[in-house]
Amino acid sequence: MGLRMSSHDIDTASHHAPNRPGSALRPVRYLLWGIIIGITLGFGASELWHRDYSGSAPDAPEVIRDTIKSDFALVDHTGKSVTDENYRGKWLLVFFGFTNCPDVCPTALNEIAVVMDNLGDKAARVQPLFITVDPERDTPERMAEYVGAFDSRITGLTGTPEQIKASTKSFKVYYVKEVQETAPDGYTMGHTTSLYLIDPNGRFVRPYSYNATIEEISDDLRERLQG
Ligand SMILES: [Cu+2]
Repeated sequence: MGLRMSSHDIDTASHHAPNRPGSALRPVRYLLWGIIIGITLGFGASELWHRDYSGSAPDAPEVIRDTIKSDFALVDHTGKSVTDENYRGKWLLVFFGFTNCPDVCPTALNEIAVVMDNLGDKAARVQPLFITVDPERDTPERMAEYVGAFDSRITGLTGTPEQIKASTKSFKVYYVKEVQETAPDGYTMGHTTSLYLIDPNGRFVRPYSYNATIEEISDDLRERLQG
């Protein structure tokens, strides 16, 4: 309603604008309305994101569920070639990152380890996957060493740069190499920090935001693993 009223105001103004000294400001006015509408929509979207995507919320809306796919062909930390189909029948917790990550990845993997502990026997039906976005450095050996330091139930996945890129595309994960002189080898990786939940049929269910607590994730999974 508010938006319709606003565009009506803009139309009215443009009819009379040529006679008005302020007509030169018209483009500015359009720009301002554009900004206001953009902020309104952006705010709405972030509210939706916040409501549906953090904590123990319901499944992601269908329209979003269908855009994110668990589709990958990679190499696990034992050197074996695997695809998403190898993990059918298990609930997957998928996190993208890299072993040289200073804080985000260690925090996330540590949380996943605690969640697995919290689930007790039910953890047998959950497979956490840590997929690297830094295949140049993260060899299967390096991945094995890294995930093993957190929990032996976590599987590390790597692959060729092309395979990694394809996996991130299917999950709609963002990553970028950034030059940083103080980092090992002079670079670091920016990456999406959400944890993805995939159901036993290989279908995306929801992400957990990086801010979701261990309790929220554990509770949500316990509910899904009931029966
Ligand atoms: Cu990281």
